Amino acid sequence: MFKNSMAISPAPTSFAPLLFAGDWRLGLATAIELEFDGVEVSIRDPHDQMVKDLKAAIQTSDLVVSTVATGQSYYTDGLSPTSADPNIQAKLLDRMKAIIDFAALWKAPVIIGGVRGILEGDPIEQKAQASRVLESIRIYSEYAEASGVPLAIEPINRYETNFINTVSEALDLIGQIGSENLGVITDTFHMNIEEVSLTESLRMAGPWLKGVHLVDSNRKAAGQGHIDFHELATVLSEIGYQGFIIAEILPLPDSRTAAEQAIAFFRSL
Ligand code: LER
Ligand code: MN
Repeated sequence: MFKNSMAISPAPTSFAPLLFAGDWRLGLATAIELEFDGVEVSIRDPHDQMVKDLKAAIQTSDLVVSTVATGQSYYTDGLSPTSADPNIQAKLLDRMKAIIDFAALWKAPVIIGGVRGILEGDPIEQKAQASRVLESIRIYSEYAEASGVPLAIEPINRYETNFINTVSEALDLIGQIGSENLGVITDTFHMNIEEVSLTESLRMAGPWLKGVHLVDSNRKAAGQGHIDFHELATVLSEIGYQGFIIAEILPLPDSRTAAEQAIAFFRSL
């Protein structure tokens, strides 16, 4: 049995696979009622009062923070480490530091996923953007290391980004940066589109695996599509995975039902 978690967001968001987005009180109350072990918190601006209120509420509950997601800074505010604009880099660095501080209490992995953005322009420009992302991740990871927080690179499917679609590409990036606290978080929805074999990619991630978004092929709760999660669970056990399985799923047919479906399926693994 793996530790389980569901992904919520204090801020309303256009990023779709989150439960109770904009209503963290109901999200947290539901996670407690359904006896999840943790919540993944998707944070837009860590300086918002609601993020501080949410942190205080989690601390007084039995839940832990499994993981912290950062993509909203790009999706909502267009902040990405690809940028050549020092103001954007500084604003994002300030947010990333405060997000790492939020995660530090639980030593929860901070996800570098959607925030990477998209590489644009000709190959020379794209190369410069990719090096800026590498350099930024190096800076974030040095800051995170001081408080024992891991950073987890999330491969994302080609329809959302052209920069790191597979586990192998994430591991290559980690090798180039070389920080000890860097790892990978996989998302079975993206893996189902990009990987040759989900099981082999999980094995490849092996000791670098810091988290798993356990999502079905249609981005609904595990069990609502056609991914074989039982074989994935076997592999996770075989590689000695100790982290969380996380329901980062569409709120379909509604947040409550999706959360119930996810926890019931997680318990069947
Ligand atoms: C985030 O966890 C994710 O899965 C992406 O689709 C967007 O950041
Ligand atoms: Mn994900």
